[in-house]
Amino acid sequence: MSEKRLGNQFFESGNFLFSLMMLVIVVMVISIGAVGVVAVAKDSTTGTGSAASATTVEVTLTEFTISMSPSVVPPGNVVFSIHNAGTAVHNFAATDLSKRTADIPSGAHVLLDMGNVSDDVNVICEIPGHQDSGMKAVLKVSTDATPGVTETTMPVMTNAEMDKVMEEVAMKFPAKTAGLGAQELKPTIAADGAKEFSIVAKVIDWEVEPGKIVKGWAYNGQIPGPTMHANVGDKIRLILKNELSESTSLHLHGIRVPNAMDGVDPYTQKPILPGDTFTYEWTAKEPAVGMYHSHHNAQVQIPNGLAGAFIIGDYKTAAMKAAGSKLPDKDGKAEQEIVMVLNDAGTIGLSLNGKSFPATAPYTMAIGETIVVHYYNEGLMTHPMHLHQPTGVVVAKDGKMLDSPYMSDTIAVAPGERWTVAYTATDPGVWAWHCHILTHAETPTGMKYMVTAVIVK
Ligand SMILES: [Cu+2]
Repeated sequence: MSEKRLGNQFFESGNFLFSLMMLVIVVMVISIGAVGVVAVAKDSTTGTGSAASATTVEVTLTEFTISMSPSVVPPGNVVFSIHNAGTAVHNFAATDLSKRTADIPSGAHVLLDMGNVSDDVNVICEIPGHQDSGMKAVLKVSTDATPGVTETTMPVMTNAEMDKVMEEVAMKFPAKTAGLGAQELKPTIAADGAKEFSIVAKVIDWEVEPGKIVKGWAYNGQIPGPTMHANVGDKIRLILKNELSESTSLHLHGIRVPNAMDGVDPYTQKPILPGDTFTYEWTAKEPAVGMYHSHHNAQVQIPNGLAGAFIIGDYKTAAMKAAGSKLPDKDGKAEQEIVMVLNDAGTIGLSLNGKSFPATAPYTMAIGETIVVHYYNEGLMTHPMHLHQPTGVVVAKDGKMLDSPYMSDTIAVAPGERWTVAYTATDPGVWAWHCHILTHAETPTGMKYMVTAVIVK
C-alpha cells in the first residue's frame, strides 16, 4: 500500500500548479460536457412526452424539511426535480399516487415524473422517522396558478461568476485537511507467530473537506480504517476494542474464516458491548481483497466510517501476470498498490477514501509505471469510476483473479464489490479520476465529492 499525498514540492511552483489545474478543468469540462449533451439528447427522444408542457417543481431535501418551488401549480403534467442537500440519505414519495424515488444520497439529484396531476399532492420522505421529524409537504394544485411558471432555488450567477467559483475550488486541490484514511497498519508478531492487528472503534471529528468537520465513526482515528496486509498461510489476530457508545461487531467480507469469526451478531458472536474487546482469529487460507466493516447497525456504522481494507496475498504480482501484454508497462512490475474506498452516505457522504474534492488525495506516476487499484464500495449505490487516462485492465473481482482480464475505462462498482484494476501511465499530464454519476463529481459551484487525479510525469 503506498497511497501518498502528493508532496507540497510538486504544487509549490505556482505557475506549474496553475497550468496543471487548468488542464484538469479543461479535461473535465470537455469530458463531462460531452456526456451531458448525450444525456440530454437521449431524454428528448425517450422522454415521457410531458417535457414540453410540464411544470418543474424544484425540491430541496434537508434534515428534516422538504421545500418546494413553486408550491402551487396548475393542473397538468408535473416533474419534481429533487436535490438532496442534506447530509443523510433521503427519498421522496407521493404515497397516494404510488410514485416514489429510490433512496437519494447526500448531494444527489433525481427527477420524478408525476404525469398528469389534478389534485393536491402530499409528499414525504419514507426513511423511517423522517416524516415525523418534519419531512412532509403538500404541492397545491390550483387553476389559479400561472401555467408553466418555474421558479428556481439556484443562486443567480453570471457566467463569469460561475467560472470564477469553479476555478477557486479547483485551485484548492489537493487541499490539506486533518486526518488521512486507509493508512498501512503493520502487524506486531505475537509469541506464537501470529500477526496481530489492533484497532479501536471510536467517534471522532473528521474533516471531509476543508472546514467541513463531521462526527465520523473511525477505526484507529482513520476513515476508512487502516489498511492491513497479510499472506496466505499467516495466522492472524484482529483485535477490536469498542469505544463507541453502542455495540458493534466486525465482519470479514470476502475473507475465508471459520463461522465463529464471521462477525454477524447475534448468530456467530454476541455484540461487542461499549468498552469490550473481541479478537477475530483465523489462518489465511486464500488470497483476498477483503473488507472489514461493522455488521451491527451497519447501515449507520459503515457509511459513517467503520470500514477498511484487509488484503491477503500479493496482488501486485498477480495483477501484472494477469494483465500480461495488455499493459504497456516498462519492467513488468507494479510500482504502487492502493485502495480506493467509495462512500456516499452517512456523516461522511460522497467521498473517496473518506475525503471529498478538493481534499481527495492525488496519485503520481511516471510513464511506463503501473498502479494496481482496489476499488471498494462501502456505500449504498453503484459508482462508475472513470480514469481519463490510462485505460485500465480489470484483473480481479472480489479478490478472485479473472480468467479473461479485460480493458475498461469506466468500472461500475456496486455496494459490497471490490474490483482490482491495473493502470500503466502512457501520457504526461493531470488526468482526472472521478465517479461518472455527474452529481457525484460536479456542482454549479465546481468539482466536488468523488473526484481526484493521477499526475503522470
Ligand atoms: Cu458515484
